[in-house]
Amino acid sequence: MTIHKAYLLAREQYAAYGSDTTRALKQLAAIRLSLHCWQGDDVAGFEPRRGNLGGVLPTGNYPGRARTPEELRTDLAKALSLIPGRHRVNLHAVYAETRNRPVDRDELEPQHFAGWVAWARAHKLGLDFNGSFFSHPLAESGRTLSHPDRAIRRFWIDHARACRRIGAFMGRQLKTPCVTNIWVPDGSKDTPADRKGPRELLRQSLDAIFKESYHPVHNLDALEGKLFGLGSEAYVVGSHDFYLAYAVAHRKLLCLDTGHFHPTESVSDKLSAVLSQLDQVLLHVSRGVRWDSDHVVTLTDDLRSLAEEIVRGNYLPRVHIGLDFFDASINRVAAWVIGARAMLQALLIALLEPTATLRQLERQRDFTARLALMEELKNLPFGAVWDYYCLQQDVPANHAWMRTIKAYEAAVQSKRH
Ligand code: RNT
Ligand code: ZN
Repeated sequence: MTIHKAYLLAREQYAAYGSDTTRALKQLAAIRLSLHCWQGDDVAGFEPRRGNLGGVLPTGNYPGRARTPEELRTDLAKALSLIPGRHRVNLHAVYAETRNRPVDRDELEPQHFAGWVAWARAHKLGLDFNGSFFSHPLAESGRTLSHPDRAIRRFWIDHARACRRIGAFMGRQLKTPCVTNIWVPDGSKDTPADRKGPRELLRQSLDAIFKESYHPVHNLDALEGKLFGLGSEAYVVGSHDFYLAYAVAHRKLLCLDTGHFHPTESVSDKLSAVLSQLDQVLLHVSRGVRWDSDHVVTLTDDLRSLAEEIVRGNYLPRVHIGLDFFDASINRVAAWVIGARAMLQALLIALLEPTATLRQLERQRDFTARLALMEELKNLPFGAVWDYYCLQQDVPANHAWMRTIKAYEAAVQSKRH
């Protein structure tokens, strides 16, 4: 009742600025986030052996991480039940189900993801996919697709090919294109003498990987660059510039991870730049704290700017919004919920913005009024609209969802030893 009353007042307040809350909520309901499965188990996956995570470093030892496909899926379903709207799940190759039979990465097949596909279909979810170029003996040297040894390169090329085949299978089965992303940890800790050679090799490997073509209604390829990583501080083979050039030349999607740039750079500014030439991009929304630390996404100014740029540019159909963070120091299901809700809130705020008015002031060169309005808009009650949206979507409004988490933790997660 209070939520409804507050919403009606908010609707009036927004209308006074020319924003239509009903329309904004309709648009918000159409947005599908891609929820990354790896927050649920600290990027462990289901393979028997473990190795170096390629500089990806989940920290913390909060109890209750998912250990099996069933646990991970139950946790994901719980998180999704607390996130308004209908979404997607993003998998990694290490989440294959091979029934305890070791299947190496270059031999993975669609059938190893049949369990995920059946689950996704039952929950009306789309799936996205990622090659896993880490946690493997052949990645221990810190080089994969740019490895100097042809046989090792071949292994990882075959892995990427297998992943695209699996992605296309997911897209075909679920009737929604799967975005298959490639991120490799390749780089070097200290100053290399040869920056050119590994990049030439990476380009050749990518060319070999993409020889086969899949229909874009089934599979879309994305490439994720990075500024630096643990163990690749001095040089990253697949840098942002490298993949930007490759994506433009080969009409691929570029993946922009918000943690993968210099801290004073903003990914929000990059969207309209890269989308002036590229058809689509993939986002890995993360929150870096001092470095690419993959903290849970929260409603920061950065996140708001990112959502603003997506909405202002009418880029919603061209931007795949994936989340990428992993925090093992808090309840992992809550981490998903916090991050996804923050992303959706940022999008809601952007959808409620009277952009036409701001742009008109800009055209009139009335920068004083533009700045004043931008500041005033921050005071509008988006929270009342959000709470109403949650009720509309049948998920708990405001902090009430934490009660569900506490109950789930007591009944399920805390029993995992
Ligand atoms: C690593 C990349 C990559 C990973 C996941 C696990 O720096 O961000 O996207 O986080 O694929
Ligand atoms: Zn990422």
